[in-house]
Amino acid sequence: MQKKRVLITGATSGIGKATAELLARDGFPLLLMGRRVHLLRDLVHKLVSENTVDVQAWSVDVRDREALEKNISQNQHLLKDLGVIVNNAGLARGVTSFQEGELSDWDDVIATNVTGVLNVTRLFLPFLLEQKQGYIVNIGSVAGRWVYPGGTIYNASKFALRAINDGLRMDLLGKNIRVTNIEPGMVNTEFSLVRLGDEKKAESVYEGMTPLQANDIAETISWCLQRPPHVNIQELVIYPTAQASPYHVFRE
Ligand code: NDP
Ligand code: 8X3
Repeated sequence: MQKKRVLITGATSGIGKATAELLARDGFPLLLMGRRVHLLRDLVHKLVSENTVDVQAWSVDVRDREALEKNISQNQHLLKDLGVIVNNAGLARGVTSFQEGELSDWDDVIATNVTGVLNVTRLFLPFLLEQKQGYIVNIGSVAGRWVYPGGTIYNASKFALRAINDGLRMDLLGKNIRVTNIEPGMVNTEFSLVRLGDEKKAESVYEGMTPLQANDIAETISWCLQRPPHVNIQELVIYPTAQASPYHVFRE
C-alpha cells in the first residue's frame, strides 16, 4: 500500500532530522520544515540520493501563521497524500528562575512550543480529515509531567501540549485520526546548546552519563506510525537508563 506523506517540523536538527532519515528509509514521502534553509537543502539532497522517496521541504517558521497559509495555498497538490503530522519543532531558553526570566525568551518558547503546534495542527488537519484517516505525533517532554526549578515556562509549554493532545483525541474521536504524545527525557541534540547558548555548558549536561540519542526517539515514532490502524499509542515517556526523573541523573 502507498505510504502517506509525513510532515515533520524542526527537521533541520536532532529528533526531527533523525526521524526524517529513518522514515525516508522506511519509504514514507516527506514534507520537512525548519528555518535554516541550508540545512534543509542539504538534508533533502541526502535523503533523495539515498532513498527512492519524494522529499519536499519548506523553510518556514511555525510561529508564522501567514507564511504557513501561503505555503499551503500554493502547494495544495502536494498535500493530497498528507497522512501524518509530527509536531517536533520546539525549544527551551535558559534555566533561570521565574523572577529573573527574560520575557522575550518566554515569548519564543510559548510561541514555538504551543502556538506553533496549534498553527501547524489546525492548518494541516483538513488534509487528514479529507482522507478520513491520519496520525498526529506531538513531541512533548518529561518536562510536561514533572516541573523543575528554572524550567517553569518550558514546563508550562509542554504541560500545555498534553492538554492539546488529550483535547485533540476527544474532538477527533470517530474521525479515524490517531494522536500520540511522545515524552522524552534527556536526548543529546542541539537542544541544550539552544537552551544554554554555549557549547561547553551544553556538553556538561550529558557529562558522565549516557543520554538518549535522537535516533532512539525516531525509532519510537516509526514504531508508533506502523502499529495497525486500530491501535493508538496515546502517551509514551522515555528516559535514558541513567535518568530516573528530571531530578535524578546517575553520572559515572
Ligand atoms: P534541536 O534543537 O536539535 O531541534 C529543534 C528543531 O526545531 C530544529 O530543527 C529547529 O530548526 C526547529 N525549530 C525551532 N524553532 C522553530 C520555529 N520557530 N519554526 C520552525 N522550526 C523551529 O532539539 P531536539 O531535536 O532535541 O528538539 C525536538 C523536540 O524535542 C522539541 O520539541 C523539544 O522540546 C523536544 N524534547 C527534547 C529533549 C532533549 O533533551 N533534547 C527532551 C524532550 C523533548 P531551525 O532552527 O532550523 O528552525
Ligand atoms: C527536555 C528534557 O528534562 O531538559 O525536554 O526538560 S528536560
